[in-house]
Amino acid sequence: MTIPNKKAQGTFAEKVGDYCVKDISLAKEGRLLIDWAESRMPVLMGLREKYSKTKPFAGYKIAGCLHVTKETAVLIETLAEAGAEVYWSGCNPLSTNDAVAAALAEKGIHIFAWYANHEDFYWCIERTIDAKPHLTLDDGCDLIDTVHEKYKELANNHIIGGSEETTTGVHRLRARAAAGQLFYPVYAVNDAETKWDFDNVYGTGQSTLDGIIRATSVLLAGKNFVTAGHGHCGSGVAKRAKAMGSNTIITEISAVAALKGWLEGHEVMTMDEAAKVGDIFCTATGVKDIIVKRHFESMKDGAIVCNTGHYDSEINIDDLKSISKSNRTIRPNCEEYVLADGRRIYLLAEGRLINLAAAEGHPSEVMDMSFANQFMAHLSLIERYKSGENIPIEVMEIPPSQDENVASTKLEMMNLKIDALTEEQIRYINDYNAGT
Ligand code: ARJ
Repeated sequence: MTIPNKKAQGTFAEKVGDYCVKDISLAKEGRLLIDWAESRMPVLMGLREKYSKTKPFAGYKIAGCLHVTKETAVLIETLAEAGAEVYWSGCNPLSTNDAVAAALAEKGIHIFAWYANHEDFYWCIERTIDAKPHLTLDDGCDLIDTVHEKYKELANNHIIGGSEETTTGVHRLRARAAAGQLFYPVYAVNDAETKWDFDNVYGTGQSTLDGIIRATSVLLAGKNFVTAGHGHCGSGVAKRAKAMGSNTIITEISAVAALKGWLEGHEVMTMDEAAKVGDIFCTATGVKDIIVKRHFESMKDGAIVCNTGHYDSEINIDDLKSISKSNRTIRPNCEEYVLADGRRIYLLAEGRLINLAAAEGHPSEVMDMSFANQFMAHLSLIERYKSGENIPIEVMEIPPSQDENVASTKLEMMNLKIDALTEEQIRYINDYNAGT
């Protein structure tokens, strides 16, 4: 099989056997990164130890489409050690770590991913579907969508189930289910408490600022830092920007979320107002066209604009280009646009998620919980399937018992102890007569 795109055939990618990565000689470097992540992901490593013995996935194929990072590598290799044959592609053109991809390829993972893969993005996804997977693991729904639109027979009659990692993907999934267009059951891993309450808040908070700093090296203290969206991700970003000394401003469409932000100490205003005063802008909404032409037109000279939402549609880059007389790359992931009157606006990472494009994504410690949830979701799918259950075709919630399990294992691994209710206390909280 040949790589369709010229760029990919030449310098961008090297195809050896059943994988396609940029440069297999980076494997050693990638292995060091994966070892490092493993040492910080004890919950997932515990699952690996347990299920490498029983191999519940033996004889089954899993296709995944999720950022190829050192943390994802720990998930992939855990699935493989639990018996699965794994096929993988990246879920964003700018988030693959080429060294990690090489290390995975060397280990026998069928991986189709390389950094800056804009042209062959869907080609890579389709190579993982060609393997006829039994399970799919998504971040952003691109794999599920491709299977449903182009491989209907597989979706209807072959695939047992899937999982989805992120808020935006779960939205897409629910829209698909509501339209009667979902053909196999999918776990909404994002909605597990031990995912969104940690990954989305603390993970996004730290890694987004990390990305902004790596792409610009600007001082955050004293800057007006505008976060669009005060959901789980946006609130994490605003919280961390505030901790770094920025004057934090949030924009919202939800009155409740805006009020929460206000009581956290952030200023609340519309984007029309914020555009005039912001020094750094970060979108975290999951909605398109948050920053458009009229906003760019009112921005200060030197304003920095970036996005940490899943898709690159939150900042309207065509609008920015349409009012710019020139642009140039200042440094990796930092593009300068000069407007007609000479004002400069800096767009980071092409408006793609800054934390993965310019930094390394969320730290391993937090991905430990997200990916333990992913592993357990797939374990549940395969066990339910093997037991002969007819799993209803719907978007499924992660059961609270799984959250409890992930959280208590995480605490145990950190040697943290918690209290337990006494019998007397249990009686008390269940007694409707208890009071003054
Ligand atoms: C892999 C990561 C990492 C990382 O869980 C996060 C989420 O919901 C995503 C939206 O696309 C990104 C995903 N994520 C964040 N950091 N996936 N490795 N280090």
